[in-house]
Amino acid sequence: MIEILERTKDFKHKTALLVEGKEITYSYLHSQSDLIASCLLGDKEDLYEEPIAFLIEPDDKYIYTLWGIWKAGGMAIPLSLSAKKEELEYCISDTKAKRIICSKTSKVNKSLLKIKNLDLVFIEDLHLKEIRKLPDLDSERKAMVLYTSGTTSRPKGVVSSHKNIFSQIVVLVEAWQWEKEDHIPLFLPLHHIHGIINSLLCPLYQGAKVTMLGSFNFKKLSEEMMKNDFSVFTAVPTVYFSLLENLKKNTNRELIKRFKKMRLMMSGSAALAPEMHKKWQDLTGQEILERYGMTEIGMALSNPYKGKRRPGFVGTPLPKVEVRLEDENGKEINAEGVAGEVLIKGPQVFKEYLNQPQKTKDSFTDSWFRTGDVASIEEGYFKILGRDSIDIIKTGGYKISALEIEDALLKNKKIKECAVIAIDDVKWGEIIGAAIVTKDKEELNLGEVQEWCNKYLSDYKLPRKLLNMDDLPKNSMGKIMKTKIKGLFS
Ligand code: MLC
Ligand code: AMP
Repeated sequence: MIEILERTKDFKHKTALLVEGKEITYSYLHSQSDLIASCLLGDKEDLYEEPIAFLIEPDDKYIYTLWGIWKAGGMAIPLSLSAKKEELEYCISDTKAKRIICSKTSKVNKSLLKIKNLDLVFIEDLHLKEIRKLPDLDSERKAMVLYTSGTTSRPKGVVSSHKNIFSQIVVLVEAWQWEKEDHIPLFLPLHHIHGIINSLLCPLYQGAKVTMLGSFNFKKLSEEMMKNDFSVFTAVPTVYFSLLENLKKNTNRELIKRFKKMRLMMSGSAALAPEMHKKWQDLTGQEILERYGMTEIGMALSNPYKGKRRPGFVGTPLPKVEVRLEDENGKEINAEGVAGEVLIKGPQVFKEYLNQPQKTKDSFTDSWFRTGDVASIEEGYFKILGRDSIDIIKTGGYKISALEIEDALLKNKKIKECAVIAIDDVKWGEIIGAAIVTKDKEELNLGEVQEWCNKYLSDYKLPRKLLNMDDLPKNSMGKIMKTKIKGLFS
């Protein structure tokens, strides 16, 4: 049984989604996803974890598709709408998906999907009069693959079972006290857990309402804020930065009042600077609740819903999540103020990296998942200090591998050597910096480098600064970065 699907059937005629002013009920979500499941099944009784990719804009059709795949017993692979052909081809061949669902009305360039042995299925064509018998599903069944970057040049497919996803949802519903009266604006991308689990599935699990805005846009969000009584808000720190920038220019006191009225505002996916926490509190009176999570583990640490929310800290372990810190010799750290790697255990932890048994094995010690994040504990609260790999960059809440960008750069015949590193930035958390040595001292400016990379990589993976030695920070991180780009400038 898939808990979220069973439970949401009870919410029947209640509004689940608001899309461009259109109200969609829970019953409608179910009837549409039943039809999609029936079509996907065809003559089969069960898809038995067939990987089905989809590239659907973040509106009601996204939910019909996700639930339709699940109901038919398939494994859903939501892909990024901003991905380039190379990126899509990689995910599709890695998952061995034979079918990809797309919408006729989508702005996605369909020619990107002309991939060998791949059937392009349009959601508009998935209509049957009759709903077939849908399979009975076990919660251990693989449900979803999300691609995440790491210390390798290609992203890894994180496979979660229905049980993992359910465990991720129930913990948050309890910890953050989701209610059926809640209403949340959704503007985060739907190929990552922050958007999928925190903004979409948690409210639906509890019978609440989600207004789907597509993507983050200040004007659109403010208009919706003036029309609706949103009660919960979740975003990455870059969004709070943009809100503060825009609200500085905006004299609409009523809009600020609307933020003031919400019952819960949260931040995560990257560190929220304490100054930003303070500025937001000064402006709106809201104490942002910061939490820590990861694609492989869902949410693990959170400041309390009731109780002290400490700026610069990510709180304590969520219910049923075990968290420990380990030193480099694998010894548990119990003392306060000592830095160590964060290890996580619990029912919400993912099943495996797709087709990568060795990588899966290497990322666990006993049954503890090694996050690669470094933290310490102060007065009982966890503080994220950084990561143990210099090759992981977090920009605008997106995790990016420096090696993936270096690979794209090195495809350029003018480039002899390069090194990509993260540079601190107040708005984006980090921006991507690239140090480049060209062949025969040819000139290459930032625009040309971006244009080149954009052939292979999504917009958010583009280098934003060309670096030389003087750009490196003078602190210990600068020293580590120097090692990475050693030799380039000699
Ligand atoms: C875009 N731009 C950047 C950039 N991305 N500049 C520097 N660094 C970047 N990373 C530039 C664009 O080129 C453009 O420039 C301008 O900024 C506006 O671009 P945009 O794409 O329109 O930006 P915006 O819509 O403001 O998007 C920002 C954002 C988006 C923060 C809303 O990046 C986003 O949705 N991020 C969320 C990612 C996410 O969900 N992560 C969760 C992963 S799960 P110009 O010159 O054209 O104006 C996870 C687990 C957990 O981490 O714990 O949650
Ligand atoms: P992703 O792989 O995209 O799911 O990103 C997960 C990573 O985001 C974690 O491993 C952390 O490095 C980072 N992260 C998430 N939440 C926070 C937070 N509140 N503070 C600092 N880093 C965070």
